[in-house]
Amino acid sequence: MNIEVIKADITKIPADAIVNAANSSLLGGGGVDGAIHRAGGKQILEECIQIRNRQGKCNTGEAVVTAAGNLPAKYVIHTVGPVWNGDEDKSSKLLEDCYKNSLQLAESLGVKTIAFPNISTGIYKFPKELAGRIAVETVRNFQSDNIEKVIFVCFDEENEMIYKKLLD
Ligand code: AR6
Repeated sequence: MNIEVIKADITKIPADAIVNAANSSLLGGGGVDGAIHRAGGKQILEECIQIRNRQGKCNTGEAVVTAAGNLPAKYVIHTVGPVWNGDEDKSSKLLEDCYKNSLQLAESLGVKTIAFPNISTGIYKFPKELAGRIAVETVRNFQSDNIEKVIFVCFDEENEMIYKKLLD
């Protein structure tokens, strides 16, 4: 898999799948979640509501998929990152699950390119350097037949620098 890092707004990325840093309710929120729902339009929320009606909330570390509405992507994969509470082992495992489960879902959908935001590093306050190491390591360890490219979409300069260094 080819791994890239860019500084951009993920709602503008024409990947087969973009990943959303959602919350367990799947009903939207602030940060990248708010941006994706705003730019993607009501189809995304409608499908999230259908998922909730089927399976209830989305647990931390898990991932679900909807269409991408008005976005230049085919799918939005919604995953719920851990809220940082200082329990490094537990939070790290849950963040790893987010990347792994999103990749697995993408793989099952035949996705070739997938774009990730820096899950949990905003409102959920996960330390950025540790989150970056987990993200890069999990993607590098993932065995895939379909996925050709993974794009880490950073929104702030600090994350961009962290990822550039990690991928050097
Ligand atoms: N494109 C790419 N990255 C973005 C964008 C964007 N348009 N907007 C923000 N980011 P956050 P979390 C970056 O807070 O920490 C929501 O309310 C941001 O700079 O969006 O997982 C949900 O509903 C940061 O690096 O998500 C949850 O309640 C990264 O995306 C909660 O926030 C993640 O920041 C999830 O918190």
